[in-house]
Amino acid sequence: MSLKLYDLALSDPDLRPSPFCWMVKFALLHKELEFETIPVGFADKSVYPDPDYGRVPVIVDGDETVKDSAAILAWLDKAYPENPLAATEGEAAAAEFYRAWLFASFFPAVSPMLAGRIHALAAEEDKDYFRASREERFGKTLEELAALPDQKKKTEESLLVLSGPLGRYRFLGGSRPNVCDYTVMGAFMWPRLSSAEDIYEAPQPVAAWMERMLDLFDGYARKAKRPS
Ligand SMILES: N[C@@H](CCC(=O)N[C@@H](CS)C(=O)NCC(=O)O)C(=O)O
Repeated sequence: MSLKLYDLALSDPDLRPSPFCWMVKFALLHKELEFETIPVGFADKSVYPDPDYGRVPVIVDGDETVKDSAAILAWLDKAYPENPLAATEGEAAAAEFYRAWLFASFFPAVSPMLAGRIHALAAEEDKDYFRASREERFGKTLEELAALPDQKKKTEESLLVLSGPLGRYRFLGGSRPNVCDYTVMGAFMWPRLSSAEDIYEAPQPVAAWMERMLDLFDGYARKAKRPS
């Protein structure tokens, strides 16, 4: 029986931009594990495997239910030790650094540009919930968020930190992708799949690494549907 991954979907069920779900999708592909994705919207928590938690990704593997992307990635290495995502404690620690960087730098820069776009793409029944929850979270209306100046520049500046490791190595994991690459590229799938056009320009060598990540696993991420 294949693993089930609960994944966030927009009004078009093939639009799946959730960054945390993408971290898990990359990890499952790396592990060469078969999985099926189960699309859920934002508002109706009754269809979530854990309605009180009310978030995705959640993995259901037989009797086991695992939630939260970081916990799922760590659990995958324990439950399926082949093809480790983090082969050493050092790699796991580096992934924690990259996750912290996403929250400190990348997400704050890019989120204001995405909230209105995702609202426009969300299913009708999700729009009120999405607007209310995001406006409460940010303390601004979606329109105020979209009008914030400099978010594109801030996003591009946030990426400069990756130029260090990616100037020396093909992947954040060195010669091969590891949990660090999947954590960061998972986050980068969010803007990619919330807009028909790229909303920022990644500096080199980050842009070239992104192309390599899109090519992995027979172009799985490159083939993911973008809005038209
Ligand atoms: N810490 C969690 C965060 C998960 C999360 O926030 N997921 C979003 C989708 S990207 C979600 O479930 N949103 C539902 C909602 O906003 O109600 C993780 O890393 O998995």
